[in-house]
Amino acid sequence: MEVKMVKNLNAAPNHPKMVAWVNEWAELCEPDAIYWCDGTNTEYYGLCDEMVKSGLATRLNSKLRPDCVLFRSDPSDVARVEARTFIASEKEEDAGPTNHWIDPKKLKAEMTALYKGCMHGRTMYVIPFSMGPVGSNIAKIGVEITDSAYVVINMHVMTRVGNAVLDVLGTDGEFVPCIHSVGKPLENGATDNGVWPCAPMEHKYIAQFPETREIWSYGSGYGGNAILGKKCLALRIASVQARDEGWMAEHMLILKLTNPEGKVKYVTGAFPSACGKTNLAMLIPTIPGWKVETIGDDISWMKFGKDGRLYAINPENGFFGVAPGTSMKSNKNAMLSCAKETIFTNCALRPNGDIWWEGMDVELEPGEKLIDWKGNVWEMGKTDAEGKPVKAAHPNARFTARACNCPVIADCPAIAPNWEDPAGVPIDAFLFGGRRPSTLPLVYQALSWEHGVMIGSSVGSEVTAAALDVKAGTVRRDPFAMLPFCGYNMGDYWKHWIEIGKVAGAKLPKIFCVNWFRKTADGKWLWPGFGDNSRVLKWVFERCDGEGKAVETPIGYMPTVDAIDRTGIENKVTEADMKELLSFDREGWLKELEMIKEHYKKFDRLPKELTAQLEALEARLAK
Ligand code: OXD
Ligand code: MN
Repeated sequence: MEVKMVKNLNAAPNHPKMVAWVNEWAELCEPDAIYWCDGTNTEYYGLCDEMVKSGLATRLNSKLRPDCVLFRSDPSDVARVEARTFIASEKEEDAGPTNHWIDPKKLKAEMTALYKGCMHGRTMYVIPFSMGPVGSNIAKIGVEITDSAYVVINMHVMTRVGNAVLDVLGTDGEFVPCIHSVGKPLENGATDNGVWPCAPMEHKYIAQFPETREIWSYGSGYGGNAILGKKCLALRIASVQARDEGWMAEHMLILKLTNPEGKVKYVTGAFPSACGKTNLAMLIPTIPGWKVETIGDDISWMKFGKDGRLYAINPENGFFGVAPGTSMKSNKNAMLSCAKETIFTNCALRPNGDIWWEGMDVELEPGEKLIDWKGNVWEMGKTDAEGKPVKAAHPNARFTARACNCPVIADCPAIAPNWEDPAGVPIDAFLFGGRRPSTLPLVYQALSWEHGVMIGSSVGSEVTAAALDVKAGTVRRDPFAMLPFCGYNMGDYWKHWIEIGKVAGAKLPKIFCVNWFRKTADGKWLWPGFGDNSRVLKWVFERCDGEGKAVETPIGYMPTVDAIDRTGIENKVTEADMKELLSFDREGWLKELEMIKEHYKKFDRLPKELTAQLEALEARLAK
């Protein structure tokens, strides 16, 4: 079948290899038209208008949410699908024990059969994009082919799309080729009829080919499955490139911390999902005179500068944040970022044309009737046939907000003015943390880089028996918060961290473990979290300067009880609470040690340095 039309040809590159690659895919997928994306607002709003007209999107009230649209996905296509995410390396052992491996030849044959004619009745969009400020020597370029206009507008917000990217590529520059289809061909003039297109679960594939640096995605239109610059490129493929080229691609926020004297430190942090990473990146300090500004909320790419320090950029251009639970109280900056020009997905719609979600802290009118994420009428207190509460927004409902809309106003500094510095920002500290109701103190500092790598490798969150069919107290490990995002063998990835520590002349960031989630024996939170986490950041800042009172314990350097500034919250967090938060729990740690040993047994390529660290911890605990 012949492609009928090429649209927006002005935006096509003078890059023969890219054009040939696009034509090859067009021949296979057989779209009705090829459209070259230019990244302009005209393109963005034109596509929004088309999707509103076709019933795929709802325009929100322009007075309450200017230039915002709401999408409702298919109920089967609401999140990343880890079970259908593959690392198709040549050798199975190179994908390692934490990834789903599949033979690349077999997978390509299977997927090619699915791609054959998959874009019938649709337009094939070609999106050249930069991850990172265009032209930065830390940035990378990708090109995504997709048949989803929803993906195009999300890529506009989350990456940098447009002619400047083609200028950097020139006629033969390198790019990561990314293919995406929703997997729902439209035959004989059929339309989506306002229904989110996707394929059944068994036909969904999110595939990374690490050796050839390719991404093939089929069957899902949602988030990280489809917006390929984010998890697929910026983490899975980039982690492999980073290993080979001596840099780091991490699932980390980046924040800028300024003390009352105007001195600045940059901090990155890796936390598993649902641990408040976006909230920390956008924190509003409760200690007077301190300032936190955002550089990024999800991903950090770091390279050594000439001075031996690690410089980080945020490869993204927007925030793809979880909506439920986000409120003016929990994250004012995120709320302000999505006040306009935002794409909402699977949130509820109010009769006034605004969006709503659980935990938004916005009171509904008595008896107010909303449209829930499935398109059904919803009222507060609604239950299903079994009497279970029905949610208005899906728990993984999202906002796609432009980073440039993150406010910079006096009482609420948010995005750092230098967040797009192509040179990156020099990193002073790495934070690792999870949800640990017991054992792990509020904060401690690693004794050395390799000790810090052990801390990162054993990051995890405790799961409760109530939530899952597991023994209470079980810790689900998510090393470096990279479990679903590391594009190669996790043991080799740990080794890469060890090697980074050995780079000649390296001036390495200090490593800290934080735990905002400590509870008392009767289940009450010991630490208020949110803005008060700035008090812990203050100690981190001081430690980076060789200050900040600390004692050496078997698990690392711990703040003395008076080292964390409690000014103004002395009644909320008493000295006794602080003692508990900063106690060294030998019994708990002996159990933790055994759990880490069990965790490490799963890794065939465990670096010897981590075995040595584990033995050293055991010896310190025995003293
Ligand atoms: C995300 C995730 O969406 O980590 O950022 O799952
Ligand atoms: Mn993430």
